[in-house]
Amino acid sequence: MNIKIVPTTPFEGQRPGTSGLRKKVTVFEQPHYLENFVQSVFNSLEDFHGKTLVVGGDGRYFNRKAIQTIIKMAVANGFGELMIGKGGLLSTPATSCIIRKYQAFGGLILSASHNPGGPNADFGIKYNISNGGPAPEKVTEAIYANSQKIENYVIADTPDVDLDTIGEKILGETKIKIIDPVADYAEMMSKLFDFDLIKRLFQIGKFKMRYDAMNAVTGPYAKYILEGILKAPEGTVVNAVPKEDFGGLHPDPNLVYAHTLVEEMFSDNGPDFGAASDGDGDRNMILGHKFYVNPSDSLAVIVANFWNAPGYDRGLTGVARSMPTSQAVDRVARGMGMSCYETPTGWKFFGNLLDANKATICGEESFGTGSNHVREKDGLWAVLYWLNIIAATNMSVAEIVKAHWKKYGRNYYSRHDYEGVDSAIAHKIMDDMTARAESEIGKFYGDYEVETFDNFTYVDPVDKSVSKNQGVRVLFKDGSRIVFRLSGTGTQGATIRIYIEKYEPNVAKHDLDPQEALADLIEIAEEISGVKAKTGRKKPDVIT
Ligand code: VG1
Ligand code: CO
Repeated sequence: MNIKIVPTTPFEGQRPGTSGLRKKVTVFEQPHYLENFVQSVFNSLEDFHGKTLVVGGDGRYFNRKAIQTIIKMAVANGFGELMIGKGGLLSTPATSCIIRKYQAFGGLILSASHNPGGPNADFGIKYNISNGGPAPEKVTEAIYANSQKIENYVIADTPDVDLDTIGEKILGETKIKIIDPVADYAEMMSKLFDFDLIKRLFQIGKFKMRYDAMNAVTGPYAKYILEGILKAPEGTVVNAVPKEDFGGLHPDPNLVYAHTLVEEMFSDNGPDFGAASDGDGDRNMILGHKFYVNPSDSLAVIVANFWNAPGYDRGLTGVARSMPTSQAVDRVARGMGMSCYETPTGWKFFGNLLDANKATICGEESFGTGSNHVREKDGLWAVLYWLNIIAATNMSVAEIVKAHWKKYGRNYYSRHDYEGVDSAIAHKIMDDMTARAESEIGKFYGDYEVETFDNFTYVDPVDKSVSKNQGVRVLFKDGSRIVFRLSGTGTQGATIRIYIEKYEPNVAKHDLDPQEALADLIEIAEEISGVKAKTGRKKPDVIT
């Protein structure tokens, strides 16, 4: 086979963010752009000759084309085997599952997750290491460094591979395996949860569920598991066929973008349980009838109910949450006598804790929950966990959450996002707050006294690596918090995220709208940051 060595020059900005490299499709479509990045990934790895690489994506526009390029480059670079999801599809958690199960060297995930897809929308690529998780910062920094000095890449001169037929073929010295994207993942789920119990819930016939796959990758997984194995009635899963542009939807499972599901769940005859996931299947939104479960609460409920699920009923070693995620899960951990770790935003920071068995379950406020079964957050996993809890307790979603608040108190929580802000202004807002951090300590905002005001630095408890500049935290004496961060997943301008949290032990005050309960802190957040004043915005673009 003819291997071409193609001369190239570096592109600016090929630095992976919170979760891989995300750019507009038009950026990825430039000649050599994808190739440069893929070669920079391979150049950062050692001893992969003859080993296995898993490749798949969320099916968005450019997915198939990118996979063909990656196949030819992986062959030229000397991988021994490629495992590729049929149709080029693999959800992010399924990729993680397959890397681990088949002890692959690593994987490439093609996705921009919850960002829209299509010729004018977003694309992304992420490298996962042999534990199945996103490459840690030292690898992503090496990738970036390589991308800045790249001079050529290698690619096999061979026709495209048929991605739509399960089977094997040999290209040069590389075995190409097109695999069923769903089977291994489904088998794993059947071991973690009580499928017989959940099946009975659907058989009785009174329980109604709606799962919105948002025309993204979880469609085939949810159809197979929920309707196929668990016998939920046909039609339980909607928008189940992955589309290149997600049918024009913004595949981000939150109250704003999953509004069709939300409207149905809040209608008088709406289903008992509703869920949605994002483009690449690692996020989840959980809803009950006329009830929204905040992701931070979902994490706390999942941890508190570990004894309901067979995969977890022998106990958890510990839990971890990203720094901006509410402290609801901390209370559960304390109650159960477990450690609770606080990491920077992004799943890559959970990898070491999971590998070292310091944490069993992890979560983020951004609709992400998962466990040590894989090294990614896992949308469908969270949905099955909730189904298991509902089936085991015979309680509704609202009853489960309210009982949880009654026991642990309620952490009112909300996130306000200002999207597409001028990048210089956004950075200045963060820098200004960081610069005056020390002088803020002890200051009063209304009745709230500032206890800690800093820019979060994380020291990994396992490998002691240090990650700085992870967001401005304002911690008040009474346990309330405001956190400010800039998004690391956007492709246009900057997104400012403000996270607001307040603890309410009194059960008589648990039924407020979070925006109402947090109103004073929302004002204080503006007083501290001046986001509205400095960006000229009147209100956030997205509130979750
Ligand atoms: C966002 C979320 C973060 C999540 C990341 C990737 O990052 O806040 O919690 O891990 O997306 O999720 P940022 O930097 O934009 O705040 V996904 O579903 O894109 O892989
Ligand atoms: Co995602």
